[in-house]
Amino acid sequence: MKVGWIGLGNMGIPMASNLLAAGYDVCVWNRTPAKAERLVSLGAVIAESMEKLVENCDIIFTMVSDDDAVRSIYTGAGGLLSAAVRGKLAVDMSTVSPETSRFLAQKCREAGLRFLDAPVSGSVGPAKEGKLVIMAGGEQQDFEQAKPMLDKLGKTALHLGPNGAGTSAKLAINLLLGITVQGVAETLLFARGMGITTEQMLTIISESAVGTPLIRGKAASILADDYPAAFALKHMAKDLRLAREAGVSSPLAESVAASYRTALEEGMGDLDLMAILRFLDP
Ligand code: NA7
Repeated sequence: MKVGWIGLGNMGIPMASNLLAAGYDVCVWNRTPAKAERLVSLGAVIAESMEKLVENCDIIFTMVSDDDAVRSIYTGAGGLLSAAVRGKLAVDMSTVSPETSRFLAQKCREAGLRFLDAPVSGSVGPAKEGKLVIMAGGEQQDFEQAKPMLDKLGKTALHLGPNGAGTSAKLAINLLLGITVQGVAETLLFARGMGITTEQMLTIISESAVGTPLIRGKAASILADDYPAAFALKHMAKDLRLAREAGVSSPLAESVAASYRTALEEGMGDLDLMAILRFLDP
């Protein structure tokens, strides 16, 4: 199986690296070519265009920022669907709306390209360790074909139903992520107002039933008030917007969507989503 990889951002680089480490032949393309060069020392071949990448590969993974990016990768001028894709398989791992996944699946079907939506839960750390949770939508046999590679990228890969099922599940799990991170932020601020230090409260949370790897993993960043992006706040704001557009309407969903959107508007988009604590700090 020759693998193509499009999209070498924070997530794409470690994920493509894991396929190289597993021994796959990987051909890469990124809009900003300099990022692709980082993978050459690991054995990647850089494609000069998406068309060339498609020529060289049986399966093509895409991992880009959002709906506009993924639509332009597939359907834009010089994009995937203008190449000789018939009989190949595309796996989009970006977080986009279920509507976009279904739209792309239809466009791919018309061109003879099989398509899975397969977004991931987990940020840069799990991506590096190959411990993502992968949620896929599409045909069962296409999922089975991609599964050996998905198993190198994640600790769990689930086939959930037709196209759009993967991205629907992703929006659901990220709703819980957004609510949890804002819940931690509000808890720390409330405790601080009552005279309990952030360090004390983080210890209490970690030792209690609500302590999770997520919260323990953010502790150092919270204590240093330093938020390098493991999962950028702009992506959380996007996912909560997509959840609302997909019809999720609940008290907490409304509330957290508004917080992350306003934090994004105030210029915090490239920080980690835990920076919502700094945003909420009065
Ligand atoms: P990043 O680090 O913001 O990387 C985004 C990638 O998407 C990067 O390779 C970008 O290329 C690429 N991109 C963005 N817009 C376009 C367009 N219009 N055309 C082509 N390529 C584009 O995101 P992450 O890796 O953290 O996240 C990826 C997904 O996983 C996202 O959906 C998250 O919500 C979850 P560039 O290097 O800027 O040229």
